[in-house]
Amino acid sequence: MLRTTPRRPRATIASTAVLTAVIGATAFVLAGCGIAGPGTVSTVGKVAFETPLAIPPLAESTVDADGTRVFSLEARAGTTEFAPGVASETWGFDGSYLGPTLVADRGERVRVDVANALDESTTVHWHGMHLPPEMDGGPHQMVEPGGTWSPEWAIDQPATTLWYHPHPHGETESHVARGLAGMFLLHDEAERALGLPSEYGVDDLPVIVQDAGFSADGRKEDTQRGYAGGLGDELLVNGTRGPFVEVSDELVRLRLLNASTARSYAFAWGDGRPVELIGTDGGLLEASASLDHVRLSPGERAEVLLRVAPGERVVLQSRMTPEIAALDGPVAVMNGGTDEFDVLEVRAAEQLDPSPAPPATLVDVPDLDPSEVAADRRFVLGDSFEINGHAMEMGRIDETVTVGTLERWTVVNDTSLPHSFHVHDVQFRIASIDGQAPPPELAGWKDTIFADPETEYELLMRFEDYADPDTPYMYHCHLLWHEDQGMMGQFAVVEPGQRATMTEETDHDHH
Ligand SMILES: [Cu+2]
Repeated sequence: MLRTTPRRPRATIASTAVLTAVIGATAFVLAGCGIAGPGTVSTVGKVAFETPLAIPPLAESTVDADGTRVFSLEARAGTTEFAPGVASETWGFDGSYLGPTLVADRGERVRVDVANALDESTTVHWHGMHLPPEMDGGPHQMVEPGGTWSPEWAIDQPATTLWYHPHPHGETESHVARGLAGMFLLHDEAERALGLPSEYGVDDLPVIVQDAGFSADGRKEDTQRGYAGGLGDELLVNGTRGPFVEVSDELVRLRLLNASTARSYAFAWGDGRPVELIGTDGGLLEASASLDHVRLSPGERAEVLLRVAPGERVVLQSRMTPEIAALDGPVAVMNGGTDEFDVLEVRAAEQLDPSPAPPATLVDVPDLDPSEVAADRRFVLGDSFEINGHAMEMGRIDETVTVGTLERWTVVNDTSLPHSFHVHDVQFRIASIDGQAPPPELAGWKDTIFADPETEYELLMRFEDYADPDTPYMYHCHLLWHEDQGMMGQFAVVEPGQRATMTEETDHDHH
């Protein structure tokens, strides 16, 4: 934990006025929703790294007579001690905070028996998974208190790091912030052949990063709200404050997941060594990319390799800058754009097991052919939490897609502030960013992108396998407060010539 825990003062009327003046046209975003944090947060050099990193347990499973791998998850309320002896009220799956890690192989059929032991309705969405819309766990698959839900589907996508979290319309931010999230790892033969670090919790580490606010005595509390949503001034990794992890292999794989509700990170190593990126949201890259930092907005994942020397200690940091954050001046200062964090200390043992270097070429990531595009769609992210001029309505299908076709979705952030864009069901490829080819870290499979202000992204995606005119998938900003406010839309995937038949009225009362 922090050696010193300075409390951030409450934002003043003056700082709100500055922010309002600078944001100008989007100032109403803040109306009635509290105010932005007051200044730069830096925990660099102040984190003692005294607590062993918690590793979420692997979820147990059984295999049915028909070969289906069956997991169970129970969403429940509990208490968690983020500081010894100080209980915070939290939610978790099968525990009090976060949830177990599910693991499955490409080609397997899986079922998850989800039980809701909370006293309010929630959902469990399988973020990044290709699956039928009824199994997706979006806002149309609510699980009532005391209720159960048993989605099942076949795993058919490349090895990667996915995750699961609630998606109840209007309440996603609060359900995730209370602790409902976990990882879902997929493996396949192509990945196994590479000999990458793959011993879970040993040389293959889940790194679930969340920001949080704490009282002086260590009780988790609500965070202060910036334009993006609540920003905490400390970090948790797998629910651990001030974590260290001991490793005994030369090569370590970290699966970074930004499970924060609003904060983006610029992950980098404390000693300035490059970040070796091997995978993004939907799979491994063709070849590793050596980067100064890896930027992750909420919901995004990155797999990175770290080679350690005997006895060394390496600190994972997040060093955000206004340029990386795409925020300017006082708005950057008040919205996390200048914040720096010590995230996790990796401690190498004095004796390390040797690890071979991975091959230069990892996996085949075939291009999607733009000449096959069957439909072009345009999604303009606008002010007041709108996409294409309107807020999410549970009873309105915004787009109807024909199954089996390739589409090009042009996403335009038409605002002066960053947003993000996440599409359910598919992994997509970024064809261009303002007309330019994407950098290596954005050239692989993605399901969520940071959307820079005044920037246009062309995404190519193929909608395969699952047509259902009655149940839509979602696309939305993954800044969860924005999503809750309605920065989301719905698309149905149908057979050729079929029409979507959504009739459900909205039952969400926007606040
Ligand atoms: Cu947004």
